[in-house]
Amino acid sequence: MTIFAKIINREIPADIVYEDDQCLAFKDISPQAPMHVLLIPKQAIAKLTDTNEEHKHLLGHMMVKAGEIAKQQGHDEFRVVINNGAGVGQSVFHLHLHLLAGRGFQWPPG
Ligand code: DGP
Repeated sequence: MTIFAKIINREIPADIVYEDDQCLAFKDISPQAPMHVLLIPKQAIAKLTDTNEEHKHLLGHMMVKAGEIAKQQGHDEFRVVINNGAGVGQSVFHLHLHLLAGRGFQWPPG
């Protein structure tokens, strides 16, 4: 079980900012920007590349909620990041969207 599954199950605490039947959003424990929220599916999916056509509705739902959550947190401009694989920085193997805002960001991301 990953740390995020434990957050879903309320086995460890988190600063939860949004929840519905499909997903959960909470503040990152190590924020990289003034807003740094993690949006995760409740379904245990390790990586984006573990998804398929069956997950289209869930993934679309999460993208819509990403925008709503960022706006609810006071940000019209924000960045969404998914790290897919340890080699690009994924450390928790439960799919998550990083929602980041409140400072300038470089492009391309380094
Ligand atoms: P990634 O490196 O893309 O797998 O991002 C994992 C993020 O999860 C990282 O930014 C730190 C965050 N994180 C790890 N453990 C915890 C935790 O127990 N609580 C919270 N709120 N965030 C965590």
